[in-house]
Amino acid sequence: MPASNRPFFRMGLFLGILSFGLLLVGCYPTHFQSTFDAAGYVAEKQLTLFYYIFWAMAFVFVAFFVALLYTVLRFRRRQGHDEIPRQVHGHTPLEIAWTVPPFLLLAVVAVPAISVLFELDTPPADAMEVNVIGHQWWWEFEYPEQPGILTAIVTANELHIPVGKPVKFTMTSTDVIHSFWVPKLAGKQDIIPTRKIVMWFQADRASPEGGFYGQCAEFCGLSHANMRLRVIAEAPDQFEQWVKGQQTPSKPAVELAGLAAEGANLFANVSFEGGQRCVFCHTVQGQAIQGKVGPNLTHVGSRGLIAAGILDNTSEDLGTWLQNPPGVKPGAKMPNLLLTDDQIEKLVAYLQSLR
Ligand code: HEC
Ligand SMILES: [Cu+2]
Repeated sequence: MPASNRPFFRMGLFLGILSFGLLLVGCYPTHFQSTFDAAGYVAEKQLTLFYYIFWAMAFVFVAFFVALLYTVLRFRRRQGHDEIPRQVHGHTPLEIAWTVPPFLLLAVVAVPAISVLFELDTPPADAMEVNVIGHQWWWEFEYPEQPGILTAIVTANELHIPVGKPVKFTMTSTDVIHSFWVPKLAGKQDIIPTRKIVMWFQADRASPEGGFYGQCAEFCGLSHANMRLRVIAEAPDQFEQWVKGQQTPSKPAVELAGLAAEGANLFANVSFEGGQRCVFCHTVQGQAIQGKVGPNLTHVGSRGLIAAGILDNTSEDLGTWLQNPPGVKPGAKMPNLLLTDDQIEKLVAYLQSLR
């Protein structure tokens, strides 16, 4: 190497090692979205398979480089050796040597990979059903086996599941291709408009405070990175309690008083910018008009986060959201309705009554 290139080489080496190190930080098991901390059966199977393939390939890598290095050093051109090396074109034993072992290696990887693939393809018969509907840029979850007040329980972005029970997801999308991904529970699965795609997973331990983190893993437009979700895996009796809560109607609008009552009126009856009303896009059980464009807000007060995990469900954050949704979340399908501070205060009071 010419001496003048050396600083560049060193710089490159340094940057290479640095970025490799940074990449490895992503594997840290305690990270919220690390796949190296499997929290359930499906994720464990996939992780075991990953390690198996990883070590098989690590073996190939090392064996190959040792052989390569040996060959390069041992047979390098030496001074005075100018004759052309022996030619081995059409050497049958060599041809066999670089055909059969790779074939065997692929078989070694393929057999367990395909068997895990088939095993995980079919959800167990006793799985609980949840329908997942991807929207630009939020998640809708429906519980067809848990009747809600009128229909099934419907919620957004926060998926409650009981620990130790397999959950079967039947998934579709209303607009573009999304990908459902909760790294600690299972690999990614694309969800495609007009199709129903099935996957399942099971949480074998309760989720930490705030749930297992997930997010959309297929580029789906402007707020793709803001399309997050949480899986709250809880003990079966806690889950039942949550189900009961979702099945119990929130306080009907006529029983509300003060700010919340005024908020309920704004929500149902008042047209804002562009002639839009909240009820045109949102369902609240008991309201005469039940829009389906945005999340079901029947029990919005029981959620920890709003807007697919980018804001907390506090008075302050609700206010920030209502003030200018696309300002918080670029491209949000909820327009800026030019609400006044007074209207926002009332609407927040109403939304918080929906528990
Ligand atoms: C044109 C349809 C539309 C209208 C009108 C509309 N919204 Fe929304 N709203 C949405 C959509 C879509 C979302 C989901 C945005 C996201 O997370 O990307 C949403 C999200 C929300 C959320 C967060 C819910 C959650 O669980 O994440 C609240 C709260 C909300 N809207 C309240 C209101 C109120 C109050 C009004 C009336 C002032 C209103 N919306 C009017 C479409 C609408
Ligand atoms: Cu998406």
